[in-house]
Amino acid sequence: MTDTTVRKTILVLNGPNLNLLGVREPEKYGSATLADVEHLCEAAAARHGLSIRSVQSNHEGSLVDAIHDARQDALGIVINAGAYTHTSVALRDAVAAVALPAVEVHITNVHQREEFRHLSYLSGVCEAVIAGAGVLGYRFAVDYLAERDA
Ligand code: CA2
Repeated sequence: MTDTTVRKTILVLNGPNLNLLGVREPEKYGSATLADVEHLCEAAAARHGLSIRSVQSNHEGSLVDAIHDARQDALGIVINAGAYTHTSVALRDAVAAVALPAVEVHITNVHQREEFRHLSYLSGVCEAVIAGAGVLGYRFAVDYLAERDA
């Protein structure tokens, strides 16, 4: 893809344990499944004439690979890195390296939770951070990436 080609894909990246959304701990993370989140993002992207590529992995290196792959065709990244948010310099470096606009999403308000969740290695390399809006946060993130250049 050349620099002048219009990019029409948003990478929606979900980290460890988010495959369990809607299946375990609904009182904390809600009843929507990961498939529901993907559909919600697809619908939001479609309203802007865009598509999404959805990747979930429990493995840090696979998440780094998906971020690198986004360089090929994505206009931006929506990332809920799960617990890696609070530990991973590798994910931070990957987001910084690809130089695509990224939005960090958390389903819960991490600032109302344990102290160790207050630190994010990603916030400093993301354009926007959305926390505590439940799975709606993913939709807000897709809308932001679609409209930021408008
Ligand atoms: O609030 C968020 O979206 C989090 O990124 C979720 C992570 C947590 O480590 C972050 O501090 C905040 C945990 C994801 C685990 O997802 C599950 C979903 C359903 C059942 C069990 C875990």
